[in-house]
Amino acid sequence: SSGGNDSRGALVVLEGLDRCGKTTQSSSLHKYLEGLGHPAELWRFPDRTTSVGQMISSYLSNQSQLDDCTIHLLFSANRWEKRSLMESKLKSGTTIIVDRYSYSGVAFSSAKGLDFDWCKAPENGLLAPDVVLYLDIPPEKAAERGGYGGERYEQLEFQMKVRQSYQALHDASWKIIDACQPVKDIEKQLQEIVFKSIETCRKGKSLTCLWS
Ligand code: Z5A
Repeated sequence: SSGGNDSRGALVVLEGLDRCGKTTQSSSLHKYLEGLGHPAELWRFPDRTTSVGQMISSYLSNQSQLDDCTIHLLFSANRWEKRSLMESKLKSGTTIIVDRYSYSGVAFSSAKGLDFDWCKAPENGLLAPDVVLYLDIPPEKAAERGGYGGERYEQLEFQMKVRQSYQALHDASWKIIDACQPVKDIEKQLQEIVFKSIETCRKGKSLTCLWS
């Protein structure tokens, strides 16, 4: 090692129901870290820019049909195709903020009725987040935020099932945040949590894999 210059960045994941505020909060977090001069990137899954991502995008906008198992595996493949880049960025000291990750994969597919453990299996071996920020919102409140209904999955009853599936995924890396608070209040809480997480990684916390 060359004088502590080799500390890694943190893997920060935002999760939650549709309209919980992930996009708002992840871009605000990104700006906050840039303001601190900390190297950070903003990622999102599905990553619609790859060829797998384009298949997912066309499925989500109802332009193509795929059976539930196939789309599940495509969502997972879309994370696998970014895994090595993710690892090298983290190891070079960049913090990555990710809008949705494996938890969305499991929560949405198992809400459709697929077996929970079957849904988890293809995620096994992807990098484990240092912290998962779960923006918790009752589905009825999320629906009031507007812009609902365009894509597949944007229906109240389904979102209720997704919320239950998410509850079965909580582990020690999760922080549950009340997403009904004002945007600024949520921002402050997330900044504090992420700042601490970056410190822990800087001090040598090792990078692990799902589902550890
Ligand atoms: N999916 C899957 O099945 N399997 C997988 O592996 C993955 C995903 C990765 C597309 O995801 C779908 O893919 C998603 C899960 C599934 N389906 N659903 N549902 P996506 O990430 O592309 O799309 P999305 O989840 O629908 O994201 P979104 O619509 O962009 O929502 P958001 O990012 O959570 O919220 P937002 O855009 O920040 O905010 C929504 C609105 O609320 C907006 O008008 C804001 O101004 C407002 N807002 C935000 N915060 C607040 C607060 N605190 N108070 C009041 N209003 C607020």
